[in-house]
Amino acid sequence: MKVDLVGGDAVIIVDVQNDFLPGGSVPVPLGNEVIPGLNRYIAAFLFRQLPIFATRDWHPPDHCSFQQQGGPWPAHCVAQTEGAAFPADLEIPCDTHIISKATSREKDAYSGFSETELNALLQSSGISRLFIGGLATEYCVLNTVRDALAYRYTTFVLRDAVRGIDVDSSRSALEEMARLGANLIDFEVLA
Ligand code: VGL
Ligand code: ZN
Repeated sequence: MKVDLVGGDAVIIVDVQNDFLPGGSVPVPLGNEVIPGLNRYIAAFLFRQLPIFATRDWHPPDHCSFQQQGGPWPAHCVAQTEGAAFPADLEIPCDTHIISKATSREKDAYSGFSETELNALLQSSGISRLFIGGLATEYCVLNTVRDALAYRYTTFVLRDAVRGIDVDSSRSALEEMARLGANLIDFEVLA
């Protein structure tokens, strides 16, 4: 199968932020391996003048998901900090649409669609197919893909540009995404 990129396609880069990379506070092992792969997808979309979206976890310092507040995670991706920033080697163009999520203290959100402007922006840009990669496979990628399918986007998961926190749960997450109707692709499939 070859996939031609056409008008109506968009790429969504999920939560590629310093705190989710090795050395960060919630590190995805080998998370840095997605960066060169994502840069290739970004270049392909840029070349065709197709839109690029990047979601980011953007928490207040006392977010409910943090262990200090009784949540499951070490503090991570606090808005405006270096941990929440995109890594310097991720080549996101300056007109990338940046979507901040889980911004209020009381609520966590794994999906980029959760209480954000993402769906409205995609709709107003006439997008019908989504190409989704990033971190972490079994959390924010999985939940973003589930919502994309629920909103009836034709959805491609960039299998060579996702990494998870746990190998087994990442494999199950990819299986679930495929079962729900997502197409798992590698860069070579792009025409
Ligand atoms: C994420 C854990 C906590 C993610 C966000 O982006 O996958 N994981 N917050
Ligand atoms: Zn988070």
